Amino acid sequence: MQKKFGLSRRGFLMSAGAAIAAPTMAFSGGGSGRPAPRVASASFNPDVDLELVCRRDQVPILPGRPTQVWRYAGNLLKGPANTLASSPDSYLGPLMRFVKGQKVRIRLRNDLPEQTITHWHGLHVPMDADGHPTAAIEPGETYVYEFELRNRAGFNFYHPHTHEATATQVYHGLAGGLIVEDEEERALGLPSGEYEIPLVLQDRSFDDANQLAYWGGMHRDMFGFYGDRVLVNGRPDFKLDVASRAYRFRILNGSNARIYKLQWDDGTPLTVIGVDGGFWRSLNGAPM
Ligand SMILES: [Cu+2]
Repeated sequence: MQKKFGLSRRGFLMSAGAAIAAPTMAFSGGGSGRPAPRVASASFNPDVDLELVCRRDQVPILPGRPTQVWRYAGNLLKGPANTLASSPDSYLGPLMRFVKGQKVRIRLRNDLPEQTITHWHGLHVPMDADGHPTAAIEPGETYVYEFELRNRAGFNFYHPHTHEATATQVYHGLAGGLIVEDEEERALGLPSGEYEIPLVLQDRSFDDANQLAYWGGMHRDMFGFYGDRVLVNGRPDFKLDVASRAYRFRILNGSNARIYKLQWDDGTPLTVIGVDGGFWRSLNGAPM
């Protein structure tokens, strides 16, 4: 895979520069003077300790040639066995499942050919665990995040937050879902196990060789990328055999720019029980 995916940095800078009067970015990231990547703290005693590797891979998505992707690969070092759930046939990162109050350590290793850093979208974490672009690490380096999970129950999104490369890195596969559970949620008795289905929605375009295409020029740079087909959980043909009963879908829009309006094709109503950040407040304590 080529190091760059066709994003014109010059083009992006020119368009960004038009909107930002003084683009004197402090996000140097590399070179001398850059702070060393954060390392594990001896005083932090994690309940969950895991390694998350960003690396190149190829996965079958369309019939024929596999697609070159960038992806997260997880490795649980300590903690409940259900903390990480990987889907071998999807480029998506492992589904992470945490419980409020857990102390979490994540060792992010960069096996990509360029800088990266990961952000836990929606999590309330200290500054040095937030994946700010200034914390980006070089190929071969590891950044250690340590935080206590203080969020309410909810479905969150982890993805790169690399200066000038967030969009391309997410587009080429670096993305995953992150579940937080808590007591309040448990008391609601919602469908769980095989009746709780994460659905990650992403739009993508492929070239004739089944490779991800990130085209669009100026329109893409100004308004974001719109793919010509929608993948669910990284699959172009996602299907689910279901029972006649209530299900809980955890829906994550992991697209670069596209907004979705979801409905059943026969008009059957959906009940929305939560949004970014967790449940509707009105659900608290209410029987479902
Ligand atoms: Cu985000």
